[in-house]
Amino acid sequence: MRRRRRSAERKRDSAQPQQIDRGYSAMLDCVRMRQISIFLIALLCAMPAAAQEKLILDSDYTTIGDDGQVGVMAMQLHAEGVINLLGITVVAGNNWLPQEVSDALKAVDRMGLTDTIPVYAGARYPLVHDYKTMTYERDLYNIGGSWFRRPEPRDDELTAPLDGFAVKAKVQPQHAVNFIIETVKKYPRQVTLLVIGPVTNIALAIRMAPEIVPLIKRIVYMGGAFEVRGNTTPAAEMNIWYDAEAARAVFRQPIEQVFIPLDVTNTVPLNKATFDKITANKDHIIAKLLLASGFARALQQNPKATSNIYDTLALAYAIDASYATEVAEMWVDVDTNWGPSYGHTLGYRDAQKPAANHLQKHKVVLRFDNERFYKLYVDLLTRPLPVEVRRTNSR
Ligand SMILES: [Ca+2]
Repeated sequence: MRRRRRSAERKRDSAQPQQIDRGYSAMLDCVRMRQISIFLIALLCAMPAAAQEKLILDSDYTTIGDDGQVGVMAMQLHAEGVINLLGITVVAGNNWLPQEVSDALKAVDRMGLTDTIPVYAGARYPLVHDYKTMTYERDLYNIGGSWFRRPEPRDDELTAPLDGFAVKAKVQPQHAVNFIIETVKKYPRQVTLLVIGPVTNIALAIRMAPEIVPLIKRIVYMGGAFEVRGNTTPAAEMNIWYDAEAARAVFRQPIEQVFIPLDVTNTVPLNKATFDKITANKDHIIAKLLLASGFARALQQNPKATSNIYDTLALAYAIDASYATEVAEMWVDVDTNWGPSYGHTLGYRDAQKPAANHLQKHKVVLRFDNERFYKLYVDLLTRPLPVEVRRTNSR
């Protein structure tokens, strides 16, 4: 009995240091786990800020055309912390500049981001193309688009959207081109330029400050018609046709550039099913604006009608390149010879590359993940307004 008890005591005694070791090591494990957890949490908190895309939206702004829709979507993404929208720079294109600036100012007011998203007025006219030339082209070829439809009105002859002009937002005193130059220098190789209008502002920026060329992270455009017909002339897409010289000057720069041309936007139409989803909540101001649009009237006459939502694809690509399912690499140029092919985008595949290499190779998106894109599109256009800013964006 005594022997057994001693043996049991020995076992117990010999077990105690092991238990202490185990307890100590468990405690150490716990401390380590806690340290690792704190590190991981810190890392996770830091990651969205590091991955957050700094973006300037360069747009020929409209109330609720594709540019206006991009504005809504980009501001929602900013509020969510997915992107850091540094500013909206407006360029003439869809309309005369003062009207577009007025529409952009109203947009930031409507979104509840008056004090968060600055609006800058940019180029009032293209570099070379002008109203008289556009009118002449129309007479010669019965082609054209944008503001050539009517002569330039007085600056105070503006049209209000159905919810009225901006009350709080004011255009920034700095010119959009100077803002682009200053911002690219402030955040070298960090800023994506999302260019969804004519390329005039960007061309002026790199002409005024060529040192920004290597500092631009990348440019994502809605623009061009590479292997399909144009939408403004048989040869040209509107953004490029409007200011072909500006486009050529920028496309030839050694900057990472990605094109969302008509080749892909033609394959991602807005149809009635999707339109019904974005207008389902009749009290939502975006739905009200969309229901007052020309496309809503077209759908009433023909439920099979479709519309183009060109620029919205460029925003989707800018936040996640995997929305593109087919991308070609092309040496890109623009025809700037005045005539029926003015503004035609040329995309040379490797086998056709011109011998004199003054061009740059860029990405040209040809197909999209349509269903995934429509989900993003509907989600961002139907979120409540004014937006909730869920995280602070660093400036
Ligand atoms: Ca546009």
